Amino acid sequence: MKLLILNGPNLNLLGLREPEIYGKADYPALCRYLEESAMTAGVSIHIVQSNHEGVLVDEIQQALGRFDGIIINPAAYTHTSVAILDALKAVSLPAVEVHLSNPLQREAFRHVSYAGMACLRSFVGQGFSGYAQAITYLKDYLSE
Ligand code: CA2
Repeated sequence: MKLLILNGPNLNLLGLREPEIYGKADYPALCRYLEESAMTAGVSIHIVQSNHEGVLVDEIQQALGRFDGIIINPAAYTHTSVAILDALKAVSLPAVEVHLSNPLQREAFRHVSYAGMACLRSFVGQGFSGYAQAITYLKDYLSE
């Protein structure tokens, strides 16, 4: 079972700013956490972080036939990108949305998630653990 994990803009800066919202751990620590979680779950993962909407759209399009499912934290593009929503709908791979914080408890402009409209479910406000839960959820979904 192969999962694509996509992380959107500025997540590469984790740990550098706003630790009260996103935690103190940095992006390499998140990647190590993802690899460990995937190994525990017995799935294979490929992680991509990009600050560019089009790169994320390209990755989603290219996932078809290469991956069984997608875990995505589109970061700020969550609240703006119809292109990412359309790409997720177009490939129709099972997808799960993850957010480190809970956008619904933040500013009103973070309350809409376009990508979430194409996802089976969302894990929010649980820090790194949300990604591990998404991996387990997708594994179970794909095993059914
Ligand atoms: O909670 C999340 O995971 C978010 O997707 C994070 C995005 C934010 O725009 C979403 O509303 C919720 C922001 C990611 C940027 O992360 C930073 C890391 C370090 C310093 C500043 C921002």
